[in-house]
Amino acid sequence: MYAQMVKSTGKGVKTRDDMTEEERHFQDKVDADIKIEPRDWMPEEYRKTLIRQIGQHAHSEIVGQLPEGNWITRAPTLERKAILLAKVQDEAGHGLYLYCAAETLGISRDEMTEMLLSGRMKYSSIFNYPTLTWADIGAVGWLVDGAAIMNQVPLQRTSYGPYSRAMIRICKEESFHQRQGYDIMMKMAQGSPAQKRMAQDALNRFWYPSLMMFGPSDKESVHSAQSMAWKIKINTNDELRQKFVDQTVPQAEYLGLTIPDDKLKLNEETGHYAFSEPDWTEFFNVLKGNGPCNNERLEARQKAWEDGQWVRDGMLAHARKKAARAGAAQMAAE
Ligand code: BYC
Repeated sequence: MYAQMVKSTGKGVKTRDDMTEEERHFQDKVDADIKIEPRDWMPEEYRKTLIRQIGQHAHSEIVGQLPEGNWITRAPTLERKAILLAKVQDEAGHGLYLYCAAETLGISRDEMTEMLLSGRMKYSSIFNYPTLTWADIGAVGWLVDGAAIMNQVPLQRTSYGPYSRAMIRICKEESFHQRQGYDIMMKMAQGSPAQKRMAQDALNRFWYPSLMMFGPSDKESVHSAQSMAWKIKINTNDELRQKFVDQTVPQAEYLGLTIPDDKLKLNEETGHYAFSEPDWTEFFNVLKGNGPCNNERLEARQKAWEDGQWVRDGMLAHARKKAARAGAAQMAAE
């Protein structure tokens, strides 16, 4: 199993001989598909990796509301408005399930938010791209939620219990999101020539950023080997990217739209498409904070955090008062 992982990701993981007794016992549980629960012993690196990945995932759900929320008041019909509103609310819910899952690892939501705002935690690169037209909302649902599902379905089997259970709920909602996006694309692609051009333009702009969502190529991936040995990740980044391309190309053909890639070609023998890699320089630049919307997204999160300060203060004051009253009542009773 380890040899296979080293081969597929190009990076090694601790061998059994290098493990402590506790680590071996932990690895045996993971290999036997026994879920790890919050009170179970776990290697410190496993805990940290989960906090990084679940926290990043939670932040992505919350930041991901911004490009779509931007279109709620401009959705073309009342029905589209109601659907988009429900979808954006779902994303808030996903963020909350995921923050709760991360909190079981001993970090608070406040700490994770502060880490995001100070640049010590990330969110998905995709949300640093703008949604310029209504067709972009279709493309986000179809491609971005489509890529998210491809990544998240295997995560339902991830080794950490609370994360795996959160993913089961999230995946149910994501497939509705993807369909609503595809439905928007279908209407646009079958609409007037101008609407079809808009749909094609949205596909052109969102195609490569969607491929980037799966993370760097397996050769560049820092965490894959260890995360797969611990079954935090079930597939490599490139495996999921390939599955996404294979699934999405026929969907684009059905819409009568063209994937912006001259090298796209079906290999009849393997059933897989050959495709062009995204521009990885652009990807790493976006990660460094230099994407088109990085500043705008973080400013929006910063403002929301500051605007919510009075609520957090009020809740804390109430909790303290309640605790003081309970303490006084107990002393009086003694
Ligand atoms: N964006 O070693 P690697 C949604 C970072 S929300 C930013 O392969 P890993 C939705 C990575 O963190 C969907 N950073 O990492 C919401 C690492 O840097 P650090 C969000 C990325 O973790 C609203 C470095 O690159 N989904 O669907 O093994 C509306 C090396 O990468 C990205 C999740 O978060 C990226 N795309 O694999 C609509 C899924 N990719 O941390 C939709 C859960 C890589 O060492 N996460 N990096 O500084 C995962 O499955 C994994 O974390 C990833 C990356 C596959 C993303």
